[in-house]
Parts: sequence; C-alpha cells; structure tokens
Amino acid sequence: MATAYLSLGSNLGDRLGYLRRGLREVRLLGTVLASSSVYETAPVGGTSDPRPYLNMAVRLETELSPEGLLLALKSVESRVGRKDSTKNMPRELDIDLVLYDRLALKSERLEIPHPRMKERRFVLEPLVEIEPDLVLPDGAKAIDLLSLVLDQEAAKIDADVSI
Ligand code: PH2
Ligand code: MG
Ligand code: MG
Repeated sequence: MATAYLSLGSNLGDRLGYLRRGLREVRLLGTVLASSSVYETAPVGGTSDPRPYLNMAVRLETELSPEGLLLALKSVESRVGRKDSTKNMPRELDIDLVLYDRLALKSERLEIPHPRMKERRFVLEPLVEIEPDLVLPDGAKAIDLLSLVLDQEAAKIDADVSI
C-alpha cells in the first residue's frame, strides 16, 4: 500500500463540479484519507490565459503502482470531461500525481515529485493544509517551500467538494 498526494485543478466551465466529480472518481482508486479546502488561484506559468483556477489536494492510499495510478488519473480526467490535454492550456480537470511515498523517479511519462511543485503555491498550500509536516524525498519541508511563494495569489473559498 502506498500513500500518494494528488493536486487537482480546473479553470474551465463548472470548476467546482469538475473537482467534485474528479474526487468522486479518485475515491474508486483507493482510500481518500484527506482532502483539502478548495482554493481560487491565479494561473501560474505557460499561457497568458487569465482564467483563475480552483485547486485542491488529496491524500490517497492506493495499491496502484505510480504508472498505474498515472494512467488511472488520465482516464479520470477524460471521463470527467477534459478535452484538451495540452500542457498549461485551460482545462476542465487536471489531476497531477505530485508525490508517491518518498519515491523519486523520472521516466519518459512520469516524474515524481512533480517537477514544478516546489515553486507553486497552488500545489503547496492545499498539501500543507492536509499534511502540515509533509517532507519531500529530498528532505525539503513543504511548509518552508510554501513560505517562499506566498507572493502568488491563492484564497481559500467557502465550498465543500468532499461530499
Ligand atoms: N496548472 C498548470 C499551470 N498553471 N496555475 C494554477 N493556478 N493552477 C493550476 O492548477 C495550474 C496553473 C498546469 O497544469
Ligand atoms: Mg498540472
Ligand atoms: Mg496534468
């Protein structure tokens, strides 16, 4: 059994609805031990598309391998309604596998920890909410990394997608 941390995001259409449906599907992949609040966040990187995201994090206990989990998450994204899988383009639902136990791996398809998680408040803040003592495989503390990116915009919103 492994513990995986997922980062979910949506910036198109019924954003809360996509997160809700994504979480419902993720529950079929193992046991969801924690899910964070939802944060509205300014888009980071890539495009100049101004549409804000809703982001959240989930801790999942699963029997799936990293590769198996990645495939399952891609399948959830497309079933829930993601139409364009281009990196950094606006999307109905993005589910990134950011951490898997204390594993560090890099293959053609998958890199864990997620290569850009350390610079992203929208990933770190929900993670720290559900796991304040979270430590990355290289020993970095998520809460310390978060303190360096607080200039990025993120605000907790009053919505519950876990029900
Ligand atoms: N995802 C990206 C690129 N930029 N910005 C925010 N705020 N939230 C995201 O989920 C996000 C992003 C690529 O997946
Ligand atoms: Mg992403
Ligand atoms: Mg992705």
